[in-house]
Amino acid sequence: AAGSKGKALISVSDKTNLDTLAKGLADMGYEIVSTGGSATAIEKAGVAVKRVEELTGFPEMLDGRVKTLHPGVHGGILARRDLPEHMAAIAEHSITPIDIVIVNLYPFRQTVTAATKPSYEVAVENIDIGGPAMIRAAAKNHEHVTVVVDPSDYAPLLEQLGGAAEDAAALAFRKRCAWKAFQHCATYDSTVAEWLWGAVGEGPAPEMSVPMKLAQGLRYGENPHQSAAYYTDSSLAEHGMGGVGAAVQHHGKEMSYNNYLDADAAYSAACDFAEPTCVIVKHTNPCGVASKDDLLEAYRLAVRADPISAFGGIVAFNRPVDADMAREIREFRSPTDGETRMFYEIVIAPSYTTEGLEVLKGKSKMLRILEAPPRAPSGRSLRQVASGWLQQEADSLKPEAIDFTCVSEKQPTPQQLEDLKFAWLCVKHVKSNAITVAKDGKLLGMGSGQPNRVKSVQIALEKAGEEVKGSVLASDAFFPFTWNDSVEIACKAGVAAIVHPGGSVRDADAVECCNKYGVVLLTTGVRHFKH
Ligand code: 93A
Repeated sequence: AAGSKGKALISVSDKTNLDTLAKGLADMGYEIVSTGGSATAIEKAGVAVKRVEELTGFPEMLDGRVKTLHPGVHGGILARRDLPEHMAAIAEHSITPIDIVIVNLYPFRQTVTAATKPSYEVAVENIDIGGPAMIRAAAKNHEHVTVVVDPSDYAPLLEQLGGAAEDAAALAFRKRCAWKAFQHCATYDSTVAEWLWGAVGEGPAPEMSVPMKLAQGLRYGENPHQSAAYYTDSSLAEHGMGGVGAAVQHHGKEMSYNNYLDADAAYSAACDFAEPTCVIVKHTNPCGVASKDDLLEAYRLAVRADPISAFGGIVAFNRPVDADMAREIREFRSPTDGETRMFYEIVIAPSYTTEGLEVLKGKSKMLRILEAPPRAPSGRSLRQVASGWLQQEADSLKPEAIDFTCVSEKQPTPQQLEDLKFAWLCVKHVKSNAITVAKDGKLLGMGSGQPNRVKSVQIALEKAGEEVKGSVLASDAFFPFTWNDSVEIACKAGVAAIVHPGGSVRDADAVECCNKYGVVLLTTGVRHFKH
């Protein structure tokens, strides 16, 4: 019968799944009490509901600023059921206990980040006061009260209430809900504080809120002895970051910690290119990159660039994957022995044709197939340093915005200029010291992460092998030395054109050397460190 189980208070801005929730609670025998808009929606769903005014004996006032801020509500939530004095005190004032509190707050973040910027007054009115008060009260009294702040928890709630769970399991559930509730309020208040700072303060906000949400517990971190988890950050999603964080996994084993890192590196690189492009990544570094008019051709070139490294790598595309491509990925045999089928950890692309997806699923049960909105390098990036965080704007420089200036006597051919820009875009995604060697829209070799730039040059040239003749080379930062060093070594090896940021005190040496060997030299004035 109605109310036989107790009382549930519902006050929600986000009305998602409200009808199912209200029906579920009413069917179980809970009496439902609710605020204005929520009560109307529940009535519409055909479920009996009491208005909160009946509990408080007070009408909503001050344009809704005071709706639930009343002992009739808070006494009912906060009373300790195990203390007879508490129960007597509320009874004396005809207050009845509230057992379940379902609240989600005025959508403050959505309001202040909306495309049509709200007025200051509208933003202020969207600061929820009564909601957090109820959430915090219920979370504090989790020993007796269940609090839910997220519509995705309605189903688990109904399941929990409906099941014959042991007391210990029920208490554990309420504790978890309480933890989530306080986290929700903390994030909410940080958002308000950050917005207010933006309106009154100068410079960056002293406190930064990261609205993180646990998305997935991971089996382990970089190594099996490290526990790990994946969190999503709604503020990044609002920046349209897309990418792995917003991906749908169609197939394959669960994503691991390293998978997230590598897939993000691969997809960020692929999405940076305008032409149809395939990027193959190993340990966050691209080992195969090719841009061609035809994506299939790009894939073939990217794998052949370094099949040994590509084995077990992550393959990213910036165009849809169709059945022909999927077959190529499925059947491709390692050019090293012509036998072994290539094994990949992940394929990631903006979309798949229906047939393409089916074919790819047939490659292996393990292959993770991800479909992700394009990854835009925007917003901020965070990295942990001991007990603090480093924050920076993402490196979103595109070649279109860069001034490639020729500083050598020899001028680049149109093809060389294109290759230099391609090599430059590749070098942006390689760990410093980064060197890339490329030709005809294909990465031939790269040197990454060496503390000595000459070593990176040597590794990249060695990787390019015979193909180095007539190729181009890019360096993520300027060459500190030239003679018997990076520049001369590249010139002697047969590189036809070089691009670097410039800005070294020995820049003139690099120009002189390139002129001596008849090599083209370009400067960009910007660098692409990636540490
Ligand atoms: O303006 S408030 O801060 N004052 C209150 O007393 C109050 N009580 C609930 N906002 C208040 N709420 C919020 O109203 C809830 O957090 C919820 O977001 C919203 C639900 O209103 P309605 O049921 O009228 O749609």
